[in-house]
Amino acid sequence: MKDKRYLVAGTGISGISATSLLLKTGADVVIYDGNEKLNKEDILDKIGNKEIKVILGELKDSDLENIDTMVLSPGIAIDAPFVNMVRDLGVEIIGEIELAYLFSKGRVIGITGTNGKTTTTALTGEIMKNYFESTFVVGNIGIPYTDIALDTKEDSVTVAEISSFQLETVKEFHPVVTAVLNITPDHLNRHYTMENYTNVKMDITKNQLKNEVCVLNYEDEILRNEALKLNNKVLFFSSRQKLAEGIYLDGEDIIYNDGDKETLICKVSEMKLVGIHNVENVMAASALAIIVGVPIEVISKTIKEFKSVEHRIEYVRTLDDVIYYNDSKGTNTDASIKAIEAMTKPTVLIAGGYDKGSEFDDYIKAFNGKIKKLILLGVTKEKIAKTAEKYGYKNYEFTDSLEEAVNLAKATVVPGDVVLLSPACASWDMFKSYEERGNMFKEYVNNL
Ligand code: UMA
Repeated sequence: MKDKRYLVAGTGISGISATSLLLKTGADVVIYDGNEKLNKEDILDKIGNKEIKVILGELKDSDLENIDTMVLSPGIAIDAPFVNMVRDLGVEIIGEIELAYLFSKGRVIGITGTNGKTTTTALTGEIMKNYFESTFVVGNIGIPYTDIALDTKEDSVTVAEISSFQLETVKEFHPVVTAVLNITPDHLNRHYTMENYTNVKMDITKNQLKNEVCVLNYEDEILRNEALKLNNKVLFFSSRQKLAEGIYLDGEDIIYNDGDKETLICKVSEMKLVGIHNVENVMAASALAIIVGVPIEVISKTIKEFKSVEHRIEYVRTLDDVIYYNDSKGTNTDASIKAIEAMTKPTVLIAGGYDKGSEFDDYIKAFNGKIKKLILLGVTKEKIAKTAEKYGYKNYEFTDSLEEAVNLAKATVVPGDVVLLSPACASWDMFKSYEERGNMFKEYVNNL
């Protein structure tokens, strides 16, 4: 690998981290970004090396002379025109996750799914930290895997949240245990069809050996079907029925049945996380932990202590008896539906954002008389309003900024209401990331 010459595409956190890893291994690297407005000095500062060649804007075939491998950041589509050109020139293309994996040691736990990935990854990581000496939590959760790959050891456990974008470019990546939490429409502007999207998600299992386990949600019809096609073992979890083997919810109790005997993991009332979707996340994390040999007591104790992750139905403040929640991580309709379902009081909902080609029918239907006002912003505002009209919901208003939306929400509420930011859309039309959107929301709310 040392003598290879790499081109790293993307100068976001994964591109910078991949470049740093390659430099540490003594490899020759060029870094590229399609955004010609970026500042080369800033990029070099982040890498901490001024000698690197930075290419911005259009990539030419002459830039690819002597390049053996291109390392793709997850945000770049595998059929972007420059990626097609690179492929046609015979250059090997791998993703940032694959690069990290090639340099890492120890066991990897891979978690994917449309929703719940981050909470499940964070909780699984906490459980591992409470049992194993050397644990890392990486991936789509916001810490590039390449950041820590060289620090891993034979006895390390790396818990990796892996998005569909990241799965498109893996080859050897081999998590010894995997989980696919659920599959509902998302990112269809990138993957085009549900079939492609499902196949990409299931690729997390593609290098698993026959006796290695994939944890799946029994209540997800797509996954129940995919289970039949897998060559490796499956362990199911279910929030609706008892399973002869697996993890399930029985009334208040989360139970593990090893096929022989039942063991109580914890009661729902003992969890700090709220909502049935979080019961499913807890079941998935427990399954993963049981499979890698963590004792049930350690799992139970961690679940009881674990609080929600930032930007996911995150409590911000109570003002004049109105609770404000930040669910900026609700970047697709399914995630936002879960947030709406978790609300128990009249709710002013702030929504809208980047257009991923989603449909909003199920989202509007989930309002169920609970949403007293819908405040819309971003590229999708008209599309959401049109869908709302279709179902007879007219109590919406357009705004031009998040700050305006927060002020309008404040002017609308009465004591006992809730304000929920759960956009059902990605943030990329107005913000750098959902984190930036959530942080700005919290700032505006705290300034009220
Ligand atoms: N770029 C190009 N050409 C393109 C597209 C992008 O050059 O065609 C450049 C942009 O100009 C920008 C850079 O690529 O400078 C951005 O790279 P990136 O989008 O891969 O972003 P990173 O900062 O590297 O963050 C990525 C993930 N982002 C995406 O998948 C969009 C982060 O997931 C992840 O935390 C991080 O790697 C570490 O692994 C975020 C996300 O939104 C949270 N994920 C999606 C989701 O959860 O729904 C999948």
